[in-house]
Amino acid sequence: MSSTVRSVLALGSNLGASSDTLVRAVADLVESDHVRLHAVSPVVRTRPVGGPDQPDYLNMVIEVETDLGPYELLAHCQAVEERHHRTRTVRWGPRTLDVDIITFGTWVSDDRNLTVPHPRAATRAFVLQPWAWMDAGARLGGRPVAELAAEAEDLAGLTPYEGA
Ligand code: PH2
Ligand code: MG
Ligand code: MG
Repeated sequence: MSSTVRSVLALGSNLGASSDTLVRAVADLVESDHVRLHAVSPVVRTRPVGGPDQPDYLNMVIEVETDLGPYELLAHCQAVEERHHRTRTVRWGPRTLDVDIITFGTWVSDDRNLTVPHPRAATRAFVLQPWAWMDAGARLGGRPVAELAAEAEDLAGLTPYEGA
């Protein structure tokens, strides 16, 4: 890889064998010659935020290094979602796998197909807390991710996942 960027990706699952799905999705994401795994967070169990009544999620974040462009990385994430039978029916509804680009280097975009940094990441403990555990020095929008996590309303519904 020549010129590379660090990107934080958030993964979530609340349908099927979620723990296995997350492990396999991380492997699928970094199987590409264009994506290298840099760091992995712990897995957390979280109460669903928004959407219909649905099961708890398992969430985690990873940091990758990539020479893909942001839209190429988005297509790659969506291909991995599809490999895990992701369907898109209800907004914020239950899913086998969601992979969201949270940050892409210092790149900023308000394109409706790819808003980066992710528009809701700064208020969601299910992204912020695993991220802070993965990278204690991480910052988002100029603020420490650990501080944002401590303020997030959904923090109370988050517990470390110890396995099934
Ligand atoms: N994803 C959503 C909506 N709500 N809640 C939790 N706990 N975890 C998620 O990953 C999640 C959610 C939309 O992508
Ligand atoms: Mg999402
Ligand atoms: Mg998504």
